[in-house]
Amino acid sequence: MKILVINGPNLNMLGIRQPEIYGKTTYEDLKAMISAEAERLGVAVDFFQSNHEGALVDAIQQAYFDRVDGIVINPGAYTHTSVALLDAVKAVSTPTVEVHISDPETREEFRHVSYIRAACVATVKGRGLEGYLEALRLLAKRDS
Ligand code: CA2
Repeated sequence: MKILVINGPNLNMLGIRQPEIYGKTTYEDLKAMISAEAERLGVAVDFFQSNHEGALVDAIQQAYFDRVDGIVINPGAYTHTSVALLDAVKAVSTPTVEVHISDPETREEFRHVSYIRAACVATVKGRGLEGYLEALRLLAKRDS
């Protein structure tokens, strides 16, 4: 089983800024944590991060052409704005889990809507970086 973990804008800043919201773990540490869990689950994992909406759409489409079995995505702020990401996930119909480190629904009103959610098989939010591992486990379980 192959899983692609996609992170959207500013998530490359993990551990560098705003530790009170997003924690002290860096993006590189996060990738290592996910890789360790993937190994434990016996799944192959790949990573993509971009600050650009179109590049995220391209990565979702590429996952389809690469026959990826599942996508874990934290679309960052594009969660609340992007019909293009929603359409991309719908188009590929690859099982996709939406992850948020914080719980956007307890934050500002503009974070309460998620466009991509409608195309996802599950949403994990407010669990910190552990949420990515949970999403990985959800996808691995669906495949077994
Ligand atoms: O809680 C989440 O994971 C979010 O998807 C994070 C987004 C935010 O726009 C969403 O509403 C909720 C922001 C990501 C910014 O990441 C940073 C990480 C470290 C330092 C600064 C920003």
